[in-house]
Amino acid sequence: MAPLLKTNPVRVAAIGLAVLAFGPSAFADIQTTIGYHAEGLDSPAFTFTNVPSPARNDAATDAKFTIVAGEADSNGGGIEVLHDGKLPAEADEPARNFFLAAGTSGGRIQIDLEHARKLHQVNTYSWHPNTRGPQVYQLYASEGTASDFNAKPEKDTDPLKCGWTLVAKVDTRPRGTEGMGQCGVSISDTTGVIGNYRYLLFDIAPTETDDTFGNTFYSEIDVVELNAPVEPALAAGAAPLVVHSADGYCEISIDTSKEPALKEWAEQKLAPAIVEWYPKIVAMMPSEGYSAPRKFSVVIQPVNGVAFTSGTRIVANSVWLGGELKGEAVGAIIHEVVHVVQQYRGGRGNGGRAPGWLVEGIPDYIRFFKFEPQSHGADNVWLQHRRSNNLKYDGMYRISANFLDYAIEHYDPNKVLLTKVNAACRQGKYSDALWQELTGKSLADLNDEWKAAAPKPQAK
Ligand SMILES: [Ca+2]
Ligand SMILES: [Ca+2]
Ligand SMILES: [Zn+2]
Repeated sequence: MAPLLKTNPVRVAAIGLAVLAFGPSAFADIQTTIGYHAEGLDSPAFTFTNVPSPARNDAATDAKFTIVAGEADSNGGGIEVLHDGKLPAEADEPARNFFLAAGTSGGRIQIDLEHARKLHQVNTYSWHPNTRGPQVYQLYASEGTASDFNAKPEKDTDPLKCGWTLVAKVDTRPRGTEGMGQCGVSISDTTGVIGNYRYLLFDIAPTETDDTFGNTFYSEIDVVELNAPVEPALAAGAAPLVVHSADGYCEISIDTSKEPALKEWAEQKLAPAIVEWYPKIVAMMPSEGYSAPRKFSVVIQPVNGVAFTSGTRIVANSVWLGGELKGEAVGAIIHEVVHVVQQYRGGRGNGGRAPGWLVEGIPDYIRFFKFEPQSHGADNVWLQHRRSNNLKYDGMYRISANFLDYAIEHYDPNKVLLTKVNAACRQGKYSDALWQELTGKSLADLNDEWKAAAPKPQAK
């Protein structure tokens, strides 16, 4: 470690000195930076550590794009998608990319910026899981004022002989056998300005000619002027679904941008359940001085486990949900919505933290006994099908939910127990003595009674 730390500053200083001695222009140099996400690590956000994300208000937005050689593939989105500020939502979305026709060997795209501009960056973006992911092109530029200037040089015309300057050669094809994926290329210059240009010409080559599918899926081309503010492009379909609870009190956003396959389910099944049940859950769990969140989000993406809630943000595992769309998916998220309403912050100064069996037992009670009793997910039907009946009130989740149901059905005629237990947990005032106060029985006695009354398992 130590030698590296010593040598690096020396090298940086040497470069700095050279630039000072000769002035920036002497060392002006085009830089081509490649950002890359292999399949599986790509996302609709097009974020790279070393290349800017696509923009929606760059100089290309209003520029004129023309195909001067080759032809567009009719399955693609056409040349306009190269500067519409929109991005594909998935790795293989023909309609949101421009690509040259299958089986053709490249082509040329000309961009006319209407007048010469100081260009800070030219950034190109592509996304495809296979050989249409990498980018292979040469970028030429011109002010367009030379007398021999040809604005539309066709396939066999050398741009260098008709008023164009070669700016960069780009080839992002990975070496070896690794997969393709999402690619961002940023062309810039050490001086900060590539040049003062009106026209750009992309001379595009296929990435391979082994089959007819070697033409890159280009998602966006950005032309960034010096000192121009840049607003990020939007991933298509990435805007979260925003709904309001049935009483209008709460705004809920549901984000499926990382798993577009669940968008329809989220709209048609999940959102209506949350819209209807959030106010009901809030009504079951009031406490003095407490207002339930007026805003929360559900993010659906690949993640470990089933789901978790942190403050007002629910993250649910799209992989697990995908296999449970007709099973537990909605109920599992209703459980998380109860966590959003709980907002137990731990007993600051005032008694103890809410015990874990109530933190998890209350959401499962509401889920299985109020939201979806027909699923028999925690009731005595469920108990009967368990292998063993070794019950204890703090057995967490469904077991604790079943215990809560027993206490409520037998000792809570006015149906205030859940509200009071929740309030004590939220206010940091919970203690086991609360059960004596609410039911006339100690927690230990309630536990024994519930156990004795529980149905014996029928499963072998
Ligand atoms: Ca753009
Ligand atoms: Ca686009
Ligand atoms: Zn939970």
